[in-house]
Amino acid sequence: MLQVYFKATSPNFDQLFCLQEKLGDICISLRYVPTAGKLTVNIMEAKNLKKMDVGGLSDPYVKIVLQQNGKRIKKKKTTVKKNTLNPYFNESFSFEVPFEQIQKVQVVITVYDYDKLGSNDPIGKTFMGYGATGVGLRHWSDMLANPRRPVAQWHTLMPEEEVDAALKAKPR
Ligand SMILES: [Ca+2]
Repeated sequence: MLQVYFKATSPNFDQLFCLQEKLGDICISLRYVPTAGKLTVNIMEAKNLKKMDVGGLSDPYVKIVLQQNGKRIKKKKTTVKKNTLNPYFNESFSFEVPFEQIQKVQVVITVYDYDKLGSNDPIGKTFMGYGATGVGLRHWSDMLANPRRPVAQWHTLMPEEEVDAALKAKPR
């Protein structure tokens, strides 16, 4: 009843609805070896992804961007998993990040729906590292506190615009 009331009266209804929309969750493992300056990101699996295709499910793949000061340093991609909302990837990607840089970088994860025709649509996004809050901050801290050990964590996907805004915001 409350939502009906909102819909009828509030111009912000679309925004409210958007914030509540479930995009899915992704399980990521992070491992950092300080002596080697090696960061390994394992995209393990995702669940309850949003259905993007009319007459189908979604064809998810994951893009991993390592960035610093808003600049992309490296970009990697998983394979595409066809017609599923609960893809299993278990794909590992390594990045060279010297110890002096590890506190300054961000790992930005975007899940896309692959489409044979037209552009691939982002399903949702999340990031870890510099300027992150909540789970993104905690996961990064856990990784740094456990050098050489992989630390796995589930992340809730957020709308792309929201994550982009958080990436641009100046950290405290
Ligand atoms: Ca698709």
